[in-house]
Amino acid sequence: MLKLYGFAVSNYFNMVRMTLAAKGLEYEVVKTFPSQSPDWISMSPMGKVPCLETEHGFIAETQVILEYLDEQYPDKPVFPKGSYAKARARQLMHSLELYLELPARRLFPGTLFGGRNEQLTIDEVKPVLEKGVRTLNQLADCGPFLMGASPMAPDYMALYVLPLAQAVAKKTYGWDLLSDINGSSELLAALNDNEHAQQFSEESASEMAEFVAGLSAK
Ligand SMILES: N[C@@H](CCC(=O)N[C@@H](CS)C(=O)NCC(=O)O)C(=O)O
Repeated sequence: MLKLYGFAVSNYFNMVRMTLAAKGLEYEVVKTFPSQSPDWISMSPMGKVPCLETEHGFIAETQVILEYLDEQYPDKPVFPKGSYAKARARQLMHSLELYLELPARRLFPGTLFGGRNEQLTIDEVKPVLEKGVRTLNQLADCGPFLMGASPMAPDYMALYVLPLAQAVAKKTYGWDLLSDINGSSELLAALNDNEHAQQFSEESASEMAEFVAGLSAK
């Protein structure tokens, strides 16, 4: 059986869980925190989560895991058919990660983890997020999902990227980032109207205290 390594507070881990659930695949969760321990990096070379253990071996990097799952288990696809449509799905996913998730993460210390952010970082991140928002508006279909009437892999990323980018932008700049993304409230409402999304959100909330305690112990 597939084994998914990660922990419930991790947004990337939850993107994979949403995809596994959408495809109706069985898997076992192995609760794992990121680390640089030799054992862990032998499975996930950057020491990050999630990591998927398959019958062929280990795979890290969320977008790659989602593509593997869709190719290996073609029922209930989470990528559209056809090279162009699939490339557009990948473009959406790269844009979500590179231009919203990763810049927002640079501001986590001062917004979510009780530290402070350097003014230089605050100044550098804003224009990247603005261009990320513009990119999403340009690429998204809003039907209500990013690629039309059915949720696809980019939606399972957006479900976790957009609320975090919103929280960070609001706290840092007083910017209601979601109000600048066309159809974002309909998109998030449609994605959250799902038993798995609700279950993963409850699990994340209940493990948050343990996660924050682990951070402050470091
Ligand atoms: N690009 C990676 C990012 C995964 C990632 O950053 N995961 C976080 C947890 S949500 C992590 O492991 N952080 C620890 C670290 O960056 O060393 C992916 O797509 O899976």
